[in-house]
Amino acid sequence: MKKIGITCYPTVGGSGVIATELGIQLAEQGHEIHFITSSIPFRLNHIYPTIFYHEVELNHYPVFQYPPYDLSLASKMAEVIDREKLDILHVHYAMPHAVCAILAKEIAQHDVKIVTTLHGTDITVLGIDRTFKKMIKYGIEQSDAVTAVSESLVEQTTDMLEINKEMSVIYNFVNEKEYQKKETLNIKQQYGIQQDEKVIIHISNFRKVKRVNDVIHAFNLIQRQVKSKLLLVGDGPEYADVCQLVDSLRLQDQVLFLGKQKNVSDLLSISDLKLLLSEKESFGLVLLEAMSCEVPCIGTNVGGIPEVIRHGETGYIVELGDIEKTAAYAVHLLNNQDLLNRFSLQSLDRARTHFHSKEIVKQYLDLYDQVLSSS
Ligand code: GMT
Repeated sequence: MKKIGITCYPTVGGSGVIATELGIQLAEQGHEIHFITSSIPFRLNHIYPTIFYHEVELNHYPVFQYPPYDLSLASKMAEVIDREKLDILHVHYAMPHAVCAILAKEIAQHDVKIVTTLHGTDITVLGIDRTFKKMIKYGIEQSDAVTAVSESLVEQTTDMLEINKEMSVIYNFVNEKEYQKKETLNIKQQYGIQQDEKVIIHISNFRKVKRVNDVIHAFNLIQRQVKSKLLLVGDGPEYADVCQLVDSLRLQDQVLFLGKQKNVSDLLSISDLKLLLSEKESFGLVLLEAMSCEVPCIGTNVGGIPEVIRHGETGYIVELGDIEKTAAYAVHLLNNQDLLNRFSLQSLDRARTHFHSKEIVKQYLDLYDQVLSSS
């Protein structure tokens, strides 16, 4: 049994989902898990006797202009490392979590190993900033082991930060019990979708990098040839702009804005196709969630997306901004039920063979063993 600390951003988002699901699966295998986060991870909604939550409280002293999250986190990490005698502290995001973990390791008396997982945004967005660049590089190089969620992210990290450190690729995974195609009976009806209409879905946090407008433009072309509805799931900074575009294209009756949703697998279960046309995406956990529910995907030739979608087998890869091609592939697939059925089953098969949670969790455990035996 290992004692493992986990730090992540606990709110909705792929990295928080992966960190929490990993903690749950490790606990189910008999390990003791200590989440050190600013709030309870949103997926942690059951009682697990071997999962503990240590809250990072922010100090609002008048002397601080801003509450120092990073310092509060480092000091909580040091406290938990010593009190619980952690073997591993696994942090998600180099900036700031790896940097905090390294500081905590310096402060703590008990020896702990730091494992850092890179999810992308710290590298592809913050890594561009010269002031942060050195800090991220430090966080990565001082960690005992580093993982990234795709080959593409390893390459980008190596190039952008000139890092000379081994990084293992450990892909995203899903909880297969939750992400499977379900009997949805009347969900389509509840949303006013006719049985003969195809359902296209997009799920994201509506940040600029997700290019949701491209999804709308592609759908505009698709719906001229295929009787269909578009489900938009999520919320974020671009939401108002996207609403405006839908209005201006007069697509209000065909585009359903669902906002943030909890039971995404129910919505995936009524979907025929998923679109993810991002300009940055280190893996695209939402693609794997879709594939696991038998939904083929069309995604851009960006970041880790081509490592998830197999072009011509589980969906299609298009160049960034190529709306015509996206629509042409979608129409071809949606108009050919045999092909669609084949892609659905191939998607499920790929999700279950290449990205199965048991295998991915094992890869993390093997890495922990490697790090612990190298001391
Ligand atoms: O996609 C986001 O904006 C959220 C972000 C996060 O921090 O949760 O997701 C990143 O991590 C996920 C889990 O590893 C990946 O599946 C997403 O591709 C990655 N997002 C980006 O690279 C933009």
